[in-house]
Formats: sequence, structure tokens, C-alpha cells
Amino acid sequence: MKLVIAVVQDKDSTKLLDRLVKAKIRATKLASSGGFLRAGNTTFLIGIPEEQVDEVLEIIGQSCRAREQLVTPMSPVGTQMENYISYPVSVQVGGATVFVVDVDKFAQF
Ligand code: 2BA
Repeated sequence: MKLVIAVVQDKDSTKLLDRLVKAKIRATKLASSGGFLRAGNTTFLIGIPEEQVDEVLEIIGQSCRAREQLVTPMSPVGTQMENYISYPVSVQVGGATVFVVDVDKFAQF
């Protein structure tokens, strides 16, 4: 068995969940936030037999798309705020960041 962990943008999470449910693939959706942007995103935990990994990756790929996001950098430590002008910079946030890991044991009680 494999566990697919997918970090996706909130905007794509409903579409992804709908497609997983339609394909009869069980998933758990967690509210998460990215360490860099500190913005909300969604993490899916999807436990599946190894043969279904490619199907799940395809569904994720079809449901999530990359977008540009504007970030305003924080002022460098020690800088006087009145002397610091920060400009928003554009960051490309991926459609999905996916980890596929082995599951040693699976149990439901
Ligand atoms: P964030 O950490 O908020 O990152 C959002 C986007 O900011 C990233 O998109 C990337 O384009 C950029 N970014 C992140 N760290 C950066 C840095 N040190 N310098 C410059 N730009 C940086 P993605 O790479 O598509 O990642 C989207 C979200 O996926 C991340 O949100 C994070 O929540 C998760 N993620 C990405 N890589 C991960 C990893 N190796 N482990 C755990 N979570 C990860």
C-alpha cells in the first residue's frame, strides 16, 4: 500500500476531491499552510494500493494548476521601517507538490 501526500492550492481542492470521490478513491483533506508564503493550502492524504498510484497522480495533475502569486517580502532584520520600501514580487506556486510513501501497516478499527 502507498500513501500519496499532495499539497495543493485551496482553489483546486474541491475539484480534486470531487474527482477522487468519483473514481471511488478515499482521501482525507487537511487544512495546511505553506512555510514560505504562510498562506493557506490544502493537504490530501490518499491511501491506495500500489497499482493505483499512477491513476491518482493523473487525477491530481488534471485537477491542479500552477498560478502566479504576489508576495510582499518582509523587511530585513535591523532595517528602519521608514527607510524600507518593499515591492511585491511574483512567485509561481505549483499545481501540486506530491510525495508517495510506503505504508508499513494499515488498520481500521
Ligand atoms: P509555500 O511554502 O508557501 O511556497 C509557495 C511557493 O513559494 C512555492 O511553490 C515556491 O514557488 C515558492 N518558494 C517556496 N520556498 C521558497 C524559497 N525558499 N525561495 C523562493 N521561493 C520559494 P511550490 O514549490 O509549488 O510549493 C507549494 C506549497 O507546497 C508550499 O507552499 C508548501 O506548502 C508545499 N511544499 C513545497 N515543497 C515542499 C516540500 N519539499 N516539503 C513540504 N511541503 C512542500
